[in-house]
Amino acid sequence: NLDIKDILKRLHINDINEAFSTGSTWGSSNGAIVKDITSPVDGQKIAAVKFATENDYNQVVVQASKAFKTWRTTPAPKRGEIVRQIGEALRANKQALGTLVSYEMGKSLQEGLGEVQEMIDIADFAVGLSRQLYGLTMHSERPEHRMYEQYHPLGIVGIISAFNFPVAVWSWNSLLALVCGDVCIWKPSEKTPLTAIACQHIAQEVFKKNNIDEGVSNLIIGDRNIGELMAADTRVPLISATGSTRMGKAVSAAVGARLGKSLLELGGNNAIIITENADLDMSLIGAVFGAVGTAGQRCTSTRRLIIHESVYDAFKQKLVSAYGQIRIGNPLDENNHMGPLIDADAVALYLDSIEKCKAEGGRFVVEGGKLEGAAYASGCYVKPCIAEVENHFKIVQHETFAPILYLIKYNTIEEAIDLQNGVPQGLSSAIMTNNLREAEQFLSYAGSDCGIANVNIGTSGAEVGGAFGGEKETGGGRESGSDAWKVYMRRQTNTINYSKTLPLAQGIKFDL
Ligand code: UN1
Repeated sequence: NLDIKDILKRLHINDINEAFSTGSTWGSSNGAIVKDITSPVDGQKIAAVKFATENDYNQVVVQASKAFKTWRTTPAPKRGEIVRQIGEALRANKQALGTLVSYEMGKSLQEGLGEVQEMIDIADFAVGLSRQLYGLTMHSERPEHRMYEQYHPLGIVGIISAFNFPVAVWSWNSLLALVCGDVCIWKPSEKTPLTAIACQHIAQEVFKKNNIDEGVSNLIIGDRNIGELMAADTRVPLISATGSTRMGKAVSAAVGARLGKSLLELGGNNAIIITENADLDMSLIGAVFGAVGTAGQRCTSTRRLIIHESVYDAFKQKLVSAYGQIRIGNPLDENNHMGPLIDADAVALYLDSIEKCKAEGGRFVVEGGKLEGAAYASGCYVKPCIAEVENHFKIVQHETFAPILYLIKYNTIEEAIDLQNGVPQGLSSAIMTNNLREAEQFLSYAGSDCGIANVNIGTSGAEVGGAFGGEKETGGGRESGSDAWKVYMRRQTNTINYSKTLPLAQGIKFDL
């Protein structure tokens, strides 16, 4: 294990860090606000960052617009080669970056390393994609005509990411966008800017080595003002935003008002249906990892268990005893399963949700609460808890970004599916069963309404190869694998006439 001081040095994190970077150039306006970044792990200050001003933002956009003009002319496989090198650089820095993710954000070291692995995986995916980016060809209704479609780069992609996956979300967006010929401006969460600065340095070394222009991959540190500038900016054709539903609605409205494109990855309220035909040991691992992994701060975290009445009591017992085994503490210590929440505000929301749940009639079978004591001095550590509830409770309908797990009983599979779908969000869902009929019913048009539906796997931990995202209040966007790349490009339909006449489509006659 590396020492944090060594890691900061290795990842080029200064005591005070500049507000923006267009590549080799880092800068900030005079008198910029300086904000300390403290770790939820031990409450210690890690470093400070300056916040960008509107003027800083405009400088970045001007540089990015300029860089786009050259980057789009670089052949896609050559762009892929740059991304391949970024993947290699991430491999070389996996331990250091994964550790800093764990220290700045609070997720377990295993999960920090796993997050960097997702970046490496999407880099590999994007490299292959750089020789594909396929369009279709069609048969024209007119003789000696040819029709096809092609995908062109879009321009500047604005990436607004959240604290919970502080670096991977950038890579899913930017590494695809880069092979697509776009340039990127990344506004990381103001809670986790240091890991973003580290990524900017890692990528920048690759750009520099390859003499790539300034402005292809940009970073801007700031608060929601910067997000608002991006959302309203017609120079930024696509905004990809990850975060709360409230933030997503604001971004969507601003981008929609100018008819821009947005890719939204918002809240989830993910459930696992545990059927009478489930392997209960497997279900236990899926449920507990889903609920306490990343301290319940994944958008794919398991929030609800919908359990068949015949196995309800037995499974509840298993859960209660498993929760008794969970070790909470410093996430860099590999013996611990669960680290802290991101900050004091998150702890307050968690405590408030527990109160609201109790007020609505929720019965806690594993009690929650804030942890006190020397090991928890940052004030961000809480106990994962479990409550028996009704699906319609207001608090159950709401995504609380914390390790609170709700238990709901069901009788028929139809009822279970209705409960699973009976929330405003639609990100991830799962069924645990060895019964083919019930699994297929869950996956059918009459089944889960989520963007992700798994069988005998929990709700979190999706692989990068599939399209990632969800329906309803989750926002409808898809990023990462499959054909998610298409949102980063503009589609053009081309019809070419190689005959000596000009026949019109639909048989229209127009003789001069
Ligand atoms: C998120 O929580 O914002 O499926 C993303 C998962 C991870 C991604 C989570 N691959 O849990």
